[in-house]
Amino acid sequence: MNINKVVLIYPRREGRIFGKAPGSPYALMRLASLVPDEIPVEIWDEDLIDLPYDRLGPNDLVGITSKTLSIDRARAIAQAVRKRGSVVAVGGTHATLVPDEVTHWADITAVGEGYRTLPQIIRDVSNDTAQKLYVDEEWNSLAGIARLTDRVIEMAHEHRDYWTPYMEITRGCPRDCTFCTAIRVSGKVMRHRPIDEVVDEIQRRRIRRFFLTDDNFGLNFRTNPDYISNLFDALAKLDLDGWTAQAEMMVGNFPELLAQARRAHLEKLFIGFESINAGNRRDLGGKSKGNVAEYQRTIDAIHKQGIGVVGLFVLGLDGDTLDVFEHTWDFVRNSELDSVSFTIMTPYPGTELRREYEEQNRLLPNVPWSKYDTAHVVFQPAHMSVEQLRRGYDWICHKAYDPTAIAVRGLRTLRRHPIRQYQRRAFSSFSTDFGYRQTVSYRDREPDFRWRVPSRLSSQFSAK
Ligand code: B12
Ligand code: SF4
Repeated sequence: MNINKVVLIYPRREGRIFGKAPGSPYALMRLASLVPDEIPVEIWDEDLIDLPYDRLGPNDLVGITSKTLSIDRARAIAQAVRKRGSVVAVGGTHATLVPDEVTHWADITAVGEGYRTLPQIIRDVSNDTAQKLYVDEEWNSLAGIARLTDRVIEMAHEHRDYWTPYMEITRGCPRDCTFCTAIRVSGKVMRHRPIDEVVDEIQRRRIRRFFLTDDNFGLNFRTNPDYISNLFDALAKLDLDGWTAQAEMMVGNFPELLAQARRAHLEKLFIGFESINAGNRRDLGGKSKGNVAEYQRTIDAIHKQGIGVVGLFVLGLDGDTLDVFEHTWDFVRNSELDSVSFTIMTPYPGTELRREYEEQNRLLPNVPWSKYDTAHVVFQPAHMSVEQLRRGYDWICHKAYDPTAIAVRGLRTLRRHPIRQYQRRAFSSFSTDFGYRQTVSYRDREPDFRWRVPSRLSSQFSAK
């Protein structure tokens, strides 16, 4: 068939917050840039609009991106799209993790990266030779791949419609944490985009701040210091307000690169401390050991270079007992972290962790994929009940995301900057915690969720 247009859809989750969607549909922007110029392309972000299905017809190709928690919504969208006669292709995390599930209801399922499969899908649909399944797990070089086109940059309206622009500089992670789904999509080979392409993209998008989608950007401090150093030199020359990246603790051992990163406008590092409990060492792939003195040294080393630290913690690991909530909170309170995120351990499909839980018969029955949002308990914890893990998580989130707690951390962060920068830094000093508060507050819609957990409940989680 002659493709009339390609439409790429991001299924709804957050909606608008103060008029804008939280983050730009970056994966779809990169994919849209692969559509040949002669075929019109559109991005429909359901966080911004009600999907205009009546604009679809039999000659349209519709691509939907999927995470596990949004797969049911993706399926509903696919059904509505197919009623209009359009061809539906589904890719992204969930399609990669459980393709067999998706092939039942999508015309085309794309596993792994879409950088090479989407152009192939477009060619095959045009020639009426489309396959049911496309796989790209070769983890090819990122050089010259899916450079954002000007038509996509104009169409996305990032400045008008989104709070946070996203950006990819590296992709993949050689570690193999048993719970990680990211490496199934991005691969275990660390790959780097050419620095001139990164700079060109930032300039053409006219973005002054961005959040790196890279899963373990910090690992490059040890494995690819020359690339990182050259990247920082290039970014230092740009007029940026600030950017953020994910890293593991060992970045604290590289003060010179951190200082260079600060000059390159790096504002915050999201560090996966994961657990304050040394008993969880096995589950954490060797990158975190529950050694809180080392955590504190890392935070201090990063702060010393003027960079903020967002601490990421997972609750409900097999070594966790009831005192983990209070111990974690004690650490967070005293640590001078700038922001903090707590997630409940979630056995995503396709992971080693899920296979273990399945073997041990610990997955809770009949839990819909929409609850796989890291704020729900979907398995039987080893040393506490499901209810205790749920309440412990609510308790610590209540403590951490109470407006006063957010204000204390935000003001502390702000004070790390010179007074003349306060206005510029005000948004980013508070926004991360507010974002996490928002994530937890989805639970608010559920009848059994109490955001304001009575403080006397805290005794249940006390170590004393
Ligand atoms: C950036 C990011 C976010 C951003 C999303 C911003 C946005 N608007 O897109 C924010 C911070 C909002 C976010 C939130 C959440 N996220 Co998130 N996020 C990521 C992250 C770090 C990068 C994704 C990304 O943009 N990569 C860059 C783009 C270019 O690559 P890509 O997305 O992999 O897409 C490629 C392929 O998948 C494929 N592809 C994708 N879609 C399609 C569609 C078609 C048709 C085709 C052919 C191909 C294709 O082609 C692309 C190019 O190769 C990933 C980790 C990871 N590496 O995947 C986690 C990840 C996707 N997130 C995850 C989770 C759990 C969440 C949250 C639930 C966390 C939370 N507790 O709130 C929420 C859910 C929000 C939601 N709306 O669904 C999990 C998903 C697990 C799962 N099984 O679904 C991941 C994998 C991280 C992890 N913990 O393992 N996230
Ligand atoms: S370090 Fe992070 S990205 Fe790498 S395998 Fe572990 S969880 Fe996944």
